[in-house]
Amino acid sequence: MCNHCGCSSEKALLTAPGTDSQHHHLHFDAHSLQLQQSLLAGNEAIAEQNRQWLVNQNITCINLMGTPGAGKTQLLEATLADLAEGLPEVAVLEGDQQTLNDARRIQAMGGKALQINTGTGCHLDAEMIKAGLAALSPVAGSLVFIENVGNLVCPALFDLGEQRRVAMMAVTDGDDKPEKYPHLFSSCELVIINKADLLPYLEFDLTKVKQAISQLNPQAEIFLLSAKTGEGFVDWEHWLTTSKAVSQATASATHQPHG
Ligand SMILES: Nc1nc2c(ncn2[C@@H]2O[C@H](COP(=O)(O)OP(=O)(O)O)[C@@H](O)[C@H]2O)c(=O)[nH]1
Ligand SMILES: [Mg+2]
Repeated sequence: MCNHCGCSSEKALLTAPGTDSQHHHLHFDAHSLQLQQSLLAGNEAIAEQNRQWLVNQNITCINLMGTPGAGKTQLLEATLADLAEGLPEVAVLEGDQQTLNDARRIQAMGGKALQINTGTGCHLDAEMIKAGLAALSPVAGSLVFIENVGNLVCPALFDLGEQRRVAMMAVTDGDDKPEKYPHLFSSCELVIINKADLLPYLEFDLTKVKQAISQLNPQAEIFLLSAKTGEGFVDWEHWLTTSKAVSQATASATHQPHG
């Protein structure tokens, strides 16, 4: 069991492929299950506070999760460059175990950024985002990205209070990732497959990946793009604009005077 996030399943299944279904289940004791449940319940309560605060501020918050090296920061850099004139402000909460590298990259593009270092932790949680938002102080009406710690497992379990979830992988990650890590791909509204410019050099079955994602999550949109060349950015930026409009409409509906 992961000591930090309590993200283990109730039981683990060990299977040797090609053998006669020799399954071994590893059970965790009642104490670890209780810890896991109370940890997630505590997170949920703070996530709800974050969500309320974001709605009150008319801020659209997008949680970007994916593999390490998928190009999450590069996508944000390219987005900042493109959207600079179209939005009031873009701010980024950067999650990594160590270093200030990604926050510095965003700042170098003119974005407001705060780095959250999780030490040995493998994901961001709602408490970190609450503190991060207070320190970052994004302006009302802005767009806030959360770049989660590169990891296809634990981030999916933690509601941060965001309005939108994006799962990101690169073609260099291999075409079996949605099947292997279904929870993340099931929990998002959009899947980005990055590094389209490298497709000609790899064995990557795009049709298979799209089918696997659609099977897990029929509602999810899927964009193939390249954060390096800008291919596919029209769809991504349209999605961002639409997401912002949707969350603004939600915010103004919430603020409607009653009676
Ligand atoms: N060829 C190619 N390389 C990319 C693309 N996006 C990111 N990279 C490279 O992939 C590496 C990891 O990118 P980074 O943004 O740091 O990934 P992160 O860990 O997900 O934030 C860097 O060397 C980037 O230059 C892309 O669309 N095409
Ligand atoms: Mg990064």
